[in-house]
Amino acid sequence: MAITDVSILQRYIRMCNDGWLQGWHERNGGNLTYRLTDAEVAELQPYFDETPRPWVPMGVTGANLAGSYFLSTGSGKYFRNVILDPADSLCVVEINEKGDSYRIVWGLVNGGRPTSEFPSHFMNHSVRVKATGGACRVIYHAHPGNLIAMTYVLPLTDRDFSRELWKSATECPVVFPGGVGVVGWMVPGGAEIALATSKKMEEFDAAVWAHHGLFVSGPDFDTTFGLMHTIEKSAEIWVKAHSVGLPILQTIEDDDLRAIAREFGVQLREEFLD
Ligand code: 2HA
Ligand code: ZN
Repeated sequence: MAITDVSILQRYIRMCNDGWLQGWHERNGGNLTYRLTDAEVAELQPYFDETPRPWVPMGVTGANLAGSYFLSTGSGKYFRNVILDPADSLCVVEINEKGDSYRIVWGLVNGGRPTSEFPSHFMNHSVRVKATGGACRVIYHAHPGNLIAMTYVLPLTDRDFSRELWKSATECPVVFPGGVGVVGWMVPGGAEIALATSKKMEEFDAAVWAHHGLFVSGPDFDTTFGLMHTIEKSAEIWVKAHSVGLPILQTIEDDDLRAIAREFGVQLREEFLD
C-alpha cells in the first residue's frame, strides 16, 4: 500500500482534479487545505518523513488549531499536475503548540512550501472551526472566471453580491442562505488579506476576492466543492443574462426568495432583502 491509496488523500486529489477540469486553476492558480481528523492522521503517519522539516512562522495565530494537521497544495504547484504526482504537489503540515507555525511532515518531495495563501487558509480554518462548532474541515480557493468578472461591474458589497447571486439561480438561496462576503482588492499572499478574509468568514462560508477569485469553506469535499460550483454557476448565468444584449424583463423577486426560504427551511440574511 502507498500513501496515495489512503482514502482521504484519494478524495483530496480528486477534488483538485475536479477543480482543474472546471477551468478554475490556470497555471498555479488556486489552493486547497483540509484539516485532518485524528484517525486520518493515524492512517497517514506511517508515511511521514523520519525527520520533519523546520518550523516556519505563519505571521498569524490560530490558537484553536494548535497541534492540528492539514493537507495542503504547494506554493507554485499546478492543480493540473496533482493527479500525476501528488508527492511533488502536495504536503501534510503539522501546526505547533502555539498555533503560529507549521512544519512539513510529508510531501513536496522536490522542495517547496505550502500554498502562498496558507495564512488565509489557516485563519479561515480558525474562524470557521469556531463558527461551526468544529464541523468545518475544508477551505478552497479558486479563480472562477464569471464571478471574477462580476467584481468589475457590481459594487463590492456583501449585500449586492449576495442578492445578485441568489437571484441568478433558484437553488442559490438554499445552498448559501447566509450569502457571500466580499473583500475589496488587496495584495494576495500575506497576513493582511488573511485577516480581512477571516473577518468575513466569521459570518459567511464564502468570501469573494475582488478581481481575483473566491474562498469557500465546508465540512467535507462534496459540500465545499459544491458551494464553489454553485456560486460560479450562478455567476455564469448572471454574466450571460447581462451580456446577451436584451433588457432583463423578470427575475426572482425578494418575496420569491422568502418563499424559497420558507419551503426549504433555511434562514436568509434578512438585511439583504428589500
Ligand atoms: O497562486 O491562487 O492567490 C495561487 C493563488 C494565489
Ligand atoms: Zn488566487
